[in-house]
Formats: sequence, structure tokens, C-alpha cells
Amino acid sequence: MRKSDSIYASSLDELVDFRFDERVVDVFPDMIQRSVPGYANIVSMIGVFADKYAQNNSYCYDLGCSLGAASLSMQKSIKQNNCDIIAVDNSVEMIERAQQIFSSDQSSNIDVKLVCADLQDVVIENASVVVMNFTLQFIPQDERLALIRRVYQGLKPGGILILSEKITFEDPERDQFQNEIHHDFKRANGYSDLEISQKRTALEKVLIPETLATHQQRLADAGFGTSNVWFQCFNFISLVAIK
Ligand code: GEK
Repeated sequence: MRKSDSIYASSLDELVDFRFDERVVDVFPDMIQRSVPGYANIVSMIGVFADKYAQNNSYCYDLGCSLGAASLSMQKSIKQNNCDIIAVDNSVEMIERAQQIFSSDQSSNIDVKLVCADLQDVVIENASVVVMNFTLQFIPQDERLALIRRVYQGLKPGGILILSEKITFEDPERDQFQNEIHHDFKRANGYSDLEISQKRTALEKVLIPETLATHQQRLADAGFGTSNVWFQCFNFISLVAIK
């Protein structure tokens, strides 16, 4: 049974910066489902994209894979030959738990290689699909362009990057509206005001959202001719960029 997230339910004397540690791993599926509007849809659509864009004899990357939900979705959908998945996360706890999840199901002929590493140190090559599902927002802003360039260079022609992010809005009123409705969504999912506020403080220096325009400009600067917003719910979006 899914363990429910109550990490920020009681008042904490000292709020340390958010970390993807053992406590978070334990409740992660519940936490992300109740915090990110549309998460389950996005994960299942990643499978639809992978089915369409995965190429024979190539790799699919899941950068910042957590427990491997996007990898699992790709693994179930890909029908191409010799197309393996490389799933990367720098949290030891996440990768260990993901290993347990994947080792219990070995029915697929698509191999998922779980790698515990900083995604900045991973070579991206011969790729047909690269997924960054709510990961770029945790990378220092001044390193983001170089990373997206590396993704572009590692993709085969016709390959795609799926980039999901929490975003901000330039207009303060729109920003406030989207933030408030997101907090309403969290409340509707059982989080208290205290939990919402303590989690927000813990993430403040760790998760740095940007505007949609900033993301699209960066994708263009990295070489992507087209990028499309294919999902948005409140201040959460997913883009697909095609090489
Ligand atoms: C999902 N994609 O369920 N290198 C590797 N991993 C990193 C790095 C880094 N430099 N920085 C952060 N991470 C997943 C959800 S969660 C999103 C992704 C969230 C990892 C971090 O350890 C965490 O597991 C993941 O990126 C972000 O589809 O919790 O909001």
C-alpha cells in the first residue's frame, strides 16, 4: 500500500532545505501525486511519446528518474528493437528503491539501467528520447543551458526531449493566481496550510522555477527548432522539443 506523506504535518523547529532522502523516498509516490497536478497523466503520456519517437538501436534517458515512473511508462510502451532505457538519479536512496521496483518485474525485453550519478556527469549519446520530468528545476540556473545543449547534441535527428517543470509567470497577478489555485489543489488532496507552507520554505532555495518564455528561449538557444507545450495545469507544464 502507498505510504502517505506527512513529513511537514507537524510544526518543525528548524526547516532544512529539501532533500530526496530516505524519508522522502518512503512517501514519494504519494507526495508527487498529491503535489503535482496531472502527474499521473504526464507519466502515462510519456509512454505515448516514447512509443512514437523511440528509434531502433538507440537509448532513452530518464534524467532525475526518482523511482523510475517515467522509465516504467516508456518500458511498457516501446516496441522498437534494441532500445534500452538509462535512468539516472543522484539520490542513492531513490536508486536503491527503484532497483527493488525494477528487479521485481523482469518481463520486458527493454532493459532499464539504473544509474546513481549526477546527471551532469552522464554522457548522453545515441538518444531518441530524453525525459526530464520535473528535474531541470533542481539544476543551478547557470548550468541549465549547457545541459540542454548536451541533451540536444546527444539526440539523434527526429529525437525528442520531454521537459516538465513547475513555472512562474512574469505578471505578478497571474503568478499569484496560479500559485493560489495550486495550493487549493494541495488542500483538496489533504495537505494542511502548515504542510503547504513548511514544504514551500524547504523548497525555496532548491527548486527554482522559471517562466515558459525562459524555457522556450533556452531550448531554441540549444538548437531545438520546435518546442510545444503539450500539457499545462496551473503552474505545471510539460514541453516536447524535437530535434
Ligand atoms: C518522476 N522524474 O517521478 N542529478 C541527478 N538527479 C537529480 C539531480 C542531479 N543533479 N538533481 C535532482 N535530481 C521523476 C520525478 S523528482 C521531482 C523527479 C520532484 C533528482 C532528485 O534526486 C529527484 O529524485 C528528482 O531529480 C526530482 O517522473 O520531486 O519534484
